[in-house]
Amino acid sequence: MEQRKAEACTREYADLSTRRLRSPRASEGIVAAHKSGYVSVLGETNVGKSTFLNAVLGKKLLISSPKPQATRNRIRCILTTEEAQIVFLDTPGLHRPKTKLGRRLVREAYRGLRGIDLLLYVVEPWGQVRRFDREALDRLENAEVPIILLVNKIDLAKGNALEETLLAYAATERFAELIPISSTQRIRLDDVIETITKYLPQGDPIFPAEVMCDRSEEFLIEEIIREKAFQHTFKEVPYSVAVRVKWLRETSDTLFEIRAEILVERESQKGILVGKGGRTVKQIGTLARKEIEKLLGRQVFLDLIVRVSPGWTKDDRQIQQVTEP
Ligand SMILES: Nc1nc2c(ncn2[C@@H]2O[C@H](COP(=O)(O)OP(=O)(O)OP(=O)(O)O)[C@@H](O)[C@H]2O)c(=O)[nH]1
Ligand SMILES: [Mg+2]
Repeated sequence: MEQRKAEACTREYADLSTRRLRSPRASEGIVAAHKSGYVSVLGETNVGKSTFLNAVLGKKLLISSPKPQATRNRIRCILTTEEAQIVFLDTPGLHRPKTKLGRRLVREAYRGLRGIDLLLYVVEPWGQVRRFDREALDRLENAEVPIILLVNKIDLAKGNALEETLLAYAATERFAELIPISSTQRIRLDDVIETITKYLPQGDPIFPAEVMCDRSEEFLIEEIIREKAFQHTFKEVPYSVAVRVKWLRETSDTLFEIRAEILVERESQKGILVGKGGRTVKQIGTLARKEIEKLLGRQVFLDLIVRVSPGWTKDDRQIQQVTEP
């Protein structure tokens, strides 16, 4: 029912959304040799950037969450099709930072604009260009690459909100293309890939075709555990969590043993994460283990310990350790 509604609204606005505001670098019309390039995904926190990337990659590599500020690192994920190799860069969500960690995340996001060929700016169908996005777009004034607007979550759009959103963004004349999508309902994702391909420069693949992410298995495992801890805690606690894999051992052809540490800032937070009789950490461990098993294609023995690292979100050196590759 929801999906049908969303498909209907996509069709209804298809003409408007494919309106072409030409960019000087648009390479439409060039008959394809192979293409490749770097594409950053930027937008306010929680608009669905990581969910969009997981959907187009067809594999859940990136953490996503109903709570804001899920992504903490710039992460490259690679999609190789017959026509092109697209090196996507997921970035931490833009927001008005209140903490040292938050300021770092926003800086990291804008650093993701260096050396790219194309920018995807993601919003939701809010029916207008909100002040927050206007300010972000002002910061992108000097971007020398085409910007494509993705209006995500169209499955949630009410009334004329999507149409109004598209009209308001088209009026800014900042976008080479505007595409309404739903990442969770997989609506018009192929269209996005086709459009990106059109704008990419000709070039050989940058990574071997089988590479999907530039991060280590350890990093992806840490992110899976952090996602589960993020989902199972509330208020300030999810934002005080960091995860470290201490070691990862291939015990046999079928089994990996992993020991990881969940860091929090205070003893009280440790109590919350451990839970009554260890219930919470056990639940986090079970959910994380299942997902790590999918990632590694092996059985996993996961040993999780919770440790207090006092005030790590206020310490530059420790923040750097969790946000730098
Ligand atoms: N209904 C609906 N929900 C979506 C869609 N795309 C993403 N979401 C949800 O939106 C929430 C945020 O998604 P994320 O992918 O974590 O958002 P993000 O932009 O990466 O967030 P940050 O990393 O904090 O910047 C999650 O609960 C997703 O399930 C969509 O197309 N429709
Ligand atoms: Mg994200």
